[in-house]
Amino acid sequence: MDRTFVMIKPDGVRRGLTGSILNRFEQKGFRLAAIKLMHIDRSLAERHYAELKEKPFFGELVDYLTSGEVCAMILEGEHAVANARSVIGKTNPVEAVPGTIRGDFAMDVASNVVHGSDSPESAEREIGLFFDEQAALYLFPTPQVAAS
Ligand code: RTP
Ligand code: MG
Repeated sequence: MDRTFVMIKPDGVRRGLTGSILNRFEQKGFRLAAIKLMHIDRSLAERHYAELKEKPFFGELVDYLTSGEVCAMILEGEHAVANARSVIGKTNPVEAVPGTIRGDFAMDVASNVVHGSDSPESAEREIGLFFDEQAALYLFPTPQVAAS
């Protein structure tokens, strides 16, 4: 089964949107495989967005991500990366259509409430960053249906 990494950013957690956002993914058909609330440090935020480090907004992005707790999760489902990106909507909430998370819950590109991996390779890299040696504590196995 495909999987992706999704993170509710600090403004999403602060505004009490965690349940509403998770609900969008569950309604879509994703299975929640792992979830944790955490406060990330600058080093983890910088590694997470390493490919953006030359961008003029990088410092602000790291300030924002470390400004409060985030909710990190692993979601499983068919075409997990692409389906999660479509539930999330365009990067800039001004362009994100209503019905997407950013279209419904965000106003500004600098605080767009949720992150989703952009490729299966990024998903595995990000899952490795956020769910490290303690992953077993957070990863819930798919329930096995007993044979009748
Ligand atoms: P994310 O990684 O957070 O899911 O967002 P994304 O793939 O849609 O967009 P990406 O290019 O990876 O950018 C990461 C985050 O950087 C902030 N950003 N600010 N000021 C700007 O022009 C600008 N452009 C991007 C956004 O918060 C974006 O989510
Ligand atoms: Mg991205």
